[in-house]
Amino acid sequence: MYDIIGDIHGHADELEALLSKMGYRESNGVYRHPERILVSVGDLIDRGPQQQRSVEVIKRMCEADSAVCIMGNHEFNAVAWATEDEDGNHLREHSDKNFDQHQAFLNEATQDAGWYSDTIEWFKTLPIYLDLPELRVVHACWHEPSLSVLDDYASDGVLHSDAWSAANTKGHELYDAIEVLCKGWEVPLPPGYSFLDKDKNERTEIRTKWWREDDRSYRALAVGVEDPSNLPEHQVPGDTMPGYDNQKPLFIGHYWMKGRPSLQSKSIACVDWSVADNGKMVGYRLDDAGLCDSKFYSV
Ligand SMILES: [Mn+2]
Repeated sequence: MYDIIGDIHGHADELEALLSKMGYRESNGVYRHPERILVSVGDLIDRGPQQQRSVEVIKRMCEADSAVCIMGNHEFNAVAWATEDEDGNHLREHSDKNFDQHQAFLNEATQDAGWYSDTIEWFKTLPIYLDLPELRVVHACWHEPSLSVLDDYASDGVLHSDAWSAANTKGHELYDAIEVLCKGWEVPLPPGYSFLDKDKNERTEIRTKWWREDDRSYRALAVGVEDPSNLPEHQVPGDTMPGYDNQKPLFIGHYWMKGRPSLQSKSIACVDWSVADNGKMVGYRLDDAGLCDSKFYSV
């Protein structure tokens, strides 16, 4: 059975402490559990102080079949940053804003060129989602129409090597699908509304708690807005939220949740509780019973 862990963002100390707490033991540089397989929801990199070690802990576990890892938006962006199209342009623009988001990783990676290129090649092998008999995993949003678009450009969730350019072309169906799956369901605010994100960038679209069905006001759906009381009280227009079919437990990361780890719905658990922002590194121990708040582990 599986343990699912949240975004790491370069916090290897907390990652290793969590693995120890959950009964994983290191030998020959690889953490293993006698009965369980670790699942990472991605976002191993950026922000924190131990980029290389965070990648290595998970990568070695994957190579030893003691873990599986999917792609977060930060691994996706790292590949696009490092990859050029036929015209020699980077798939992800080397702008100041994009550099700032990626700087902690680049600072370490560029000191070891061989490691950097190996790591980018490994990131390319990460699936964007998992649909296993016991559970589903995606970094940000499970959305069947986006998954079926992705499947035209991927095998077992792993993007084909010739699809990276399309995946980074605004307006392409694959770009839109990956935006939803890895970055979440975003909704534009009505004209005149905006907010500052945690990097103080002005945003006119909100990340949403796309799983919420009880209250579809901008205020209730917004994630990561410091003061949601500045957002409109009325409902987002149309019938556009993805919802979830509750067929299997679903695990996501991405949302920088605050407070005590808890379920998002009866069959959805977010395991990202803001380790990179004075929060917790979180894991969930899956068993055959239904999801339950008491099965989170955190350090
Ligand atoms: Mn993320």
